[in-house]
Amino acid sequence: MNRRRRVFCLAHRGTGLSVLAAVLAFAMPLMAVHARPPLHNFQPRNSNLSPFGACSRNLFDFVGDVRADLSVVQTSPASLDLTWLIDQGNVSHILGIDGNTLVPADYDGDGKTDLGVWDTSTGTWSIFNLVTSGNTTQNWGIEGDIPVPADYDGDGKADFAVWRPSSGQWFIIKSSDLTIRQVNFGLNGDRPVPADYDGDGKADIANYRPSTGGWFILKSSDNSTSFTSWGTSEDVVVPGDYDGDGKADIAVWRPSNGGWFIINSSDQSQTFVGWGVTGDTPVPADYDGDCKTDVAAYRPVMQPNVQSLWFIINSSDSSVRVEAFGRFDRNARPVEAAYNR
Ligand SMILES: [Ca+2]
Ligand SMILES: [Ca+2]
Ligand SMILES: [Ca+2]
Ligand SMILES: [Ca+2]
Repeated sequence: MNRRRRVFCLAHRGTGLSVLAAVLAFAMPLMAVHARPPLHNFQPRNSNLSPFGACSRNLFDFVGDVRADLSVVQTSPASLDLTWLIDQGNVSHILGIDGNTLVPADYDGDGKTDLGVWDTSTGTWSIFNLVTSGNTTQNWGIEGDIPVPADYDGDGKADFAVWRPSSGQWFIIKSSDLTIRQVNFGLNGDRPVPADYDGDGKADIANYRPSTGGWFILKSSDNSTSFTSWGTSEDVVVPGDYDGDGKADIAVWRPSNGGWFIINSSDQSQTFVGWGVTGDTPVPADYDGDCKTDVAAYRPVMQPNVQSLWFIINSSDSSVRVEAFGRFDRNARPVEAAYNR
């Protein structure tokens, strides 16, 4: 049964400074929605695929309907185990413990995102494939590293990879032949932002430097480095393919005013959208399955037994979708924020 609850919908311009939308989101009453009981016997919802067809790589699509799913990890009063909850298929699965870093990605190349955690003290990756119920573990990285899984070699499978801030080194296990690629790129204090910026089907090594707002991208297509100044030290980096041209767009979200600042890779035009308020977490993903990243904000609702709120602008028709999913009193974290390293 689909328990998603469409609460609110309105026509809305997705581009331009959407003050009206921001005000509406801010003024949205906090709505209590039934708690979701853990359910099992997950089945992919193949009968209801996206009308837009399959995107080349859709992050956070755990069930294979070609749309990003709402997903959170939560703890319980009795345990620090992480329970992964996914709205599509009512998935509930325990993987990892509180304090682990979330590393969801498609490690086996079946087109569906796998659950994944990285143990910050041991460097152990634990991956779970929902469809096959298969477990994979891999030791890669050491304490202090930042896990940066992505498909760097372009074989359709995410590669185990870490970035070491102290030395600026990237260590990647190429899934295609299991050889190791080591690259020096970035400085201590940078935030790794790997994504496919040049659109060749391979993730590019990239860093954001908060002190200067600089984006440094090592393009996989020709091994050249590009530099773009975009953002401030307070901003959250939210790269994604907002214009749907197959290339990741440089983008930041500003917590102080909820502003999204995007450079469209297709024509280098800039898009500004007001969406979200201070205290929200940006959760960009392609929720409507049109192969364009959707602007979205997650808002914790700090009340017991109440679900937190997701505010999504569907890129396909600029309508607004509001969902309630993830409990603050269970330390819910949106999995879609896993990019924010
Ligand atoms: Ca790969
Ligand atoms: Ca690339
Ligand atoms: Ca793009
Ligand atoms: Ca979309």
